[in-house]
Amino acid sequence: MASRMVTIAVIVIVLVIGFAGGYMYSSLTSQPTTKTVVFTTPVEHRYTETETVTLTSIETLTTFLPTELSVTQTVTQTFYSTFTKEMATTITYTVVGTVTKTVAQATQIVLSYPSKPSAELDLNGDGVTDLFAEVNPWNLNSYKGVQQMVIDLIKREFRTEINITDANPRQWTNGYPEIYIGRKPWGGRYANGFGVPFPMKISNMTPFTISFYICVERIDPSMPFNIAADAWIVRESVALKPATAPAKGDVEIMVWVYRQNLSPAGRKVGEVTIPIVINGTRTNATFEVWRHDSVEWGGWQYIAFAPKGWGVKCGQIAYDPTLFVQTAKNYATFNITDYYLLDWEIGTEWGTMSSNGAAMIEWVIRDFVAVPGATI
Ligand SMILES: [Ca+2]
Repeated sequence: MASRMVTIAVIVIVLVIGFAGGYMYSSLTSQPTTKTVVFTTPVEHRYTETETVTLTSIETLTTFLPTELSVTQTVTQTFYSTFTKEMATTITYTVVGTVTKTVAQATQIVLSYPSKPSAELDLNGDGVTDLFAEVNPWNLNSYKGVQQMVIDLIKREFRTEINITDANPRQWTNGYPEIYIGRKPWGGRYANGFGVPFPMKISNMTPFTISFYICVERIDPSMPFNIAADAWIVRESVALKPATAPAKGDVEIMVWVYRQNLSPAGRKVGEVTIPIVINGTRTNATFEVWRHDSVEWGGWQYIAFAPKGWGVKCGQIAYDPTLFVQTAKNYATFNITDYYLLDWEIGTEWGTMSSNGAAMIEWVIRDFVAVPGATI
């Protein structure tokens, strides 16, 4: 009985409020709506998303049915409409790709003076430099013509062509196109990929052997020319400080295997016999020893071994350079025991003094190797 009275009281209160707000009211919990969301992200893959959301109402309708001031009936109806969501998505991709182009490694390098006069070569691709190659017209100010070296990386062939006129100045030696291992005193880095451990202290030097094929295919017979190795034996202060020029107190040595219209600088100071391999045959070859105590172009001492009664213009050559260095010790005018051997260079000195300012040569070097620890 009490609960019935409470119920009636609540209904009356609701009725009063209902009359105050109107006979009938409804509430909308959600209005139909359209929502547009746009995303833009500043990354490589941009997209635009448009989302359309349609919501229908959830509507409650309460109807009061009064009967002449007395409540007899109340009907409450709730209508749940279906919630629907429609999404229209448009994605626009902007593809920013990275194109990787695979280029076959060049098999040929052309050195040309003056545009590209030298190269640092890693012949076996292990990341360690094996050789330097240079056109190197170190004593030539001007000329007309071509100086180039074509390097075939597959055949490991170095083909040099010098064809010039109007050389200025005319010199017995204008240039020295070459390949070399180790480091020249002026250079900053070593090419030690063959394993010969430059710089080598003379007192602690281990043998090594170099081998190469060289052939002079064309040459102006009137020009000064040689096929020769060049190497630097320098004081510790020069050896251990890369890019230091040699000077008085240092030594340059050369080992010639062919000569034309050319003699070494200085004067002849002796003869020696040193074994070398020529075309596969070990030969006790006789060399004249020439020395220039102090060269005018730098002050260092120059010692050259020049072939006496023989020469190789075209053929396979192999020898142990340390045999020549040990011999040079006996001819230097000061003690070089504590000096360092920095490199071993193979090239050809050429000049224009006897050829009216002109030079024409073409030669090829193939199959250069240096073998540490080996002698002949
Ligand atoms: Ca290498």
